Amino acid sequence: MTEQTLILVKPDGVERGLTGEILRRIEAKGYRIVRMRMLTATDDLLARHYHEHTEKSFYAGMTAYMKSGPIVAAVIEGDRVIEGVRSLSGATEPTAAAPGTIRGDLGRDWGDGEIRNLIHSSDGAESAAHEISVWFD
Ligand code: FUP
Repeated sequence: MTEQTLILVKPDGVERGLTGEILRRIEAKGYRIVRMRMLTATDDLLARHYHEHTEKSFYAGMTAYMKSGPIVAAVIEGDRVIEGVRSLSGATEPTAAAPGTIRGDLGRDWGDGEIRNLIHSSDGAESAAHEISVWFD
């Protein structure tokens, strides 16, 4: 079932020079990058992207991090790619994420309580369609 998912290389990934490594892992798995852009996130884009989280206690800190530098947004295509890129990404908290995953291999805690986990990837078909429209329309 060919489908599309949305990824964001977050500001820590771009800042640390890991954009290529993150995209390399996705391409090496066999998925294709079909659209890509670099930009700095705005409050409006983040509110639409993270609409499920706007009322959460971590929202202000998380969005400050997401606006702290440029990000790379990309649409990735492949069979069962939504599930596949989630698997490549790993668990939300990089310290706990399994080795072998992007977050597990490349991420860690930085002592300030803020989760900097390098990559966002859509968690389902509905969110993928919504998130692609946020970053690419
Ligand atoms: P994930 O699906 O793994 O990207 O994680 P979520 O959608 O649950 O959360 C989105 C982002 O919110 C995470 F990448 C990091 C941030 N977050 C926090 O900062 N604190 C939390 O307790 C949960 C999430």
